[in-house]
Amino acid sequence: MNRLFLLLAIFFFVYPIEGQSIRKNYTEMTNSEKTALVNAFYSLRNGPDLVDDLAIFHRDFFSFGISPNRDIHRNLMDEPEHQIFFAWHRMQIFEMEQAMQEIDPNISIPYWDSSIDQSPTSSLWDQDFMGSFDANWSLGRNLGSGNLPSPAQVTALQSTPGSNWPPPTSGNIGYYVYANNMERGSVHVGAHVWVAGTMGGRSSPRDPVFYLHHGNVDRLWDEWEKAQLSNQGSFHMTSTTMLRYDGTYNFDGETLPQVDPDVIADNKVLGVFYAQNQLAELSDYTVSIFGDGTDIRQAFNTHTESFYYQYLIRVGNNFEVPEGARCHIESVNEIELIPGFEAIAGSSFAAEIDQGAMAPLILLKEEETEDIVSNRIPFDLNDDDRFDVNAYDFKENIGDKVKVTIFPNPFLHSINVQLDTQLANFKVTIFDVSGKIVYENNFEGRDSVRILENHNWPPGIYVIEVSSNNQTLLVDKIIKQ
Ligand SMILES: [Cu+2]
Repeated sequence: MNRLFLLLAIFFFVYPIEGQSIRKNYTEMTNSEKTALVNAFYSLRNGPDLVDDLAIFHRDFFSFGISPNRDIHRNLMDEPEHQIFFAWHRMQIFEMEQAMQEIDPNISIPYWDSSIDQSPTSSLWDQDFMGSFDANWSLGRNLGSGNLPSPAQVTALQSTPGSNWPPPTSGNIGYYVYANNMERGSVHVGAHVWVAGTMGGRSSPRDPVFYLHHGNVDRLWDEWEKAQLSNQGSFHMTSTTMLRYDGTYNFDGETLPQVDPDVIADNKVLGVFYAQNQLAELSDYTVSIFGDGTDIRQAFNTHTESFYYQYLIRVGNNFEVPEGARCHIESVNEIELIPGFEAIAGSSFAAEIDQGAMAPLILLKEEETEDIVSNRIPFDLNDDDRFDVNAYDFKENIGDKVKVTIFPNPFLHSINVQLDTQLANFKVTIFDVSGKIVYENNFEGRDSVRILENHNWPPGIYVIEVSSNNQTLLVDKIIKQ
């Protein structure tokens, strides 16, 4: 393969660069990149504390169930916010990343693939990376406290069909099932329970590894959309506004812009790309026009779009830099411009190979020795809910205590709920895809029940929830034939 090594500076210009982002697996980070990320987290706690602010918001609006109060988690379709889980956390990561890029434009928030990277002694937990925060911020981690997802569980989740397109007015059923299974299943909940401490409660964003975990959840959503919703037109999943990003929330003297969750269902609207295996492909993308504050990418900060990645960046296939746009692409070792790349006259574009890496085989950026500047600012534990076991209802994990089996599935006129132990009381609730409760009953001193549907449930997907003393034992999808 004949790759192009480029050192281009089409225009010389001086302006402040703030990043877009190419997000990568943290295992692809150099030591200096890790130090920059760790220092950014520490540094944000010294100023107006965005780490704490995002955690408190996440805690205070965690979940109110089906109520008029809007919340971030576990939304069924009849809640006004529908399934806001993915979109809200996407904005949360973006807001954090933007704040970090003001400190260092080359920072992007990496991801932790918890289905593969499962050792409590992996480099994720090194003292000069995520391990550094545990003692300094009193996070109370207890690595290994639950089960992380298996690759097979990820594959199964990602195979959820994005069916029924165009969606019914109540939303895209495939998306709803995918979002619900992601949020309540081990691919999302596993890391919260496994890390434990603050990460296992409503204030989980106080633990920086939250952002690496949710980066992975966001990456999977992005891949699912590409695989399951291709060519299915625009995307309608929620209301047109969401908490915190509704144009009224103020942080550090500035009102955050309003963001329509439907609009950011496409990650490129935020200028975010995910890289893996030392390759970042920038395609089907139009760089924002400099100074256009109505563009979400610039509404947080007026900036130049700058993409940085240590390894190969391939730019093309409808990647356009329009007139008035400013784009800067920087790799440590390799950039390929392929057909479909276009920088229109009147734009600024530069592709730059990091100095010190011109020899093609040098993959690592020269290490600038930089120390971690840590601060010891424990969070105020009075309002912490780290021991709130209900924050993440991990069905497999709680199932270790009470195993719930549902059969047959699909079902015709009746479905059985079988527990492996007799419980003093438990409750079975069944929702239709619009979130409406179609069945609800409490049982005492039983280990199995048979539920008869009364012949008026239309065939399709339902969600069954089995709980005891307000603790969820199982949430699962069932299909009525
Ligand atoms: Cu959350």
